[in-house]
Amino acid sequence: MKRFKYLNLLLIFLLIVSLSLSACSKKSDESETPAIGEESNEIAEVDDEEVLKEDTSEEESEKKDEVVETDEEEVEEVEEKSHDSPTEGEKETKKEETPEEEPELKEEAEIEGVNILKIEGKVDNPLSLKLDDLKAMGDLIFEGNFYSLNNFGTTQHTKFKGVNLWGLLQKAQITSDAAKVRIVATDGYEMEFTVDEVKRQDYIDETDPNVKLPMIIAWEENGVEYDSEEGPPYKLIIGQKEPGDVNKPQWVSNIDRIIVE
Ligand SMILES: Nc1nc2c(c(=O)[nH]1)N[C@H]1C(S)=C(S)[C@@H](COP(=O)(O)O)O[C@H]1N2
Ligand SMILES: [Mo]
Repeated sequence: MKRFKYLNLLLIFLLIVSLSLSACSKKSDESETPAIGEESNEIAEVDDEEVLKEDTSEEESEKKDEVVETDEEEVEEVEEKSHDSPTEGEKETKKEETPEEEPELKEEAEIEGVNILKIEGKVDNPLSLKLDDLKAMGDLIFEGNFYSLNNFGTTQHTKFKGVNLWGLLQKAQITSDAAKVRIVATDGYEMEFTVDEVKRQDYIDETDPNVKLPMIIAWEENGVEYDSEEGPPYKLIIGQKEPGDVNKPQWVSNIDRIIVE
């Protein structure tokens, strides 16, 4: 009987142990499911770390490029090349960087390009001029106070500094059969003048009979230069042909090219 008792107790004990064990294993099953999530977090963290490592190593190599290449254009070339052929390890980090870096490079390239004033068409000496080239045209530089009238009747006096447009076209060796001059802006706005209109050096200010003005390409307005980052810093300014002439809409901001036809 005693043995039976012990056996029963043993059986009960074993039952309790096995029950509590199975309960435990169920719990650990449940807790394993989120563990998979944790594991994937770990993978993601590892990836981030790798990305960071690659980023810093890339920054370092870019810094090196900057140190070695003092010429900005050459630095850009090196950077572009590294974009064209990313190594296998770089490919994933590139995806993240692309939207941030590439537009920046593009903008820089565009700003470099648009700030060149082109003079083309019926000219024997087509010109591509930077702002500094215009500023160096000592004898063609003109500063004056221009009166403006716009379509709503608003009037104003504005000081401009720039180069004489007719002088500029002579530098470009405008041909003898040229008849028209188109001033074209980067936003598509354009004005067309006859060669005779561009030749005139006696545009008026209806409020001041002493004033005689040429057509000019200005880079400075009321003592302030145009911001080169907001477009080509060249603006066509013309006075009035006669009293009442609505001249302000004829002004062309952000000139891209001058086409002689
Ligand atoms: N590139 C460009 N130039 C432009 C225009 C334009 O839309 N684009 N508007 C014209 C008009 S309608 C006017 S009244 C004058 C305004 O000159 P402001 O910019 O000096 O005020 O710019 C002229 N030049
Ligand atoms: Mo206007």
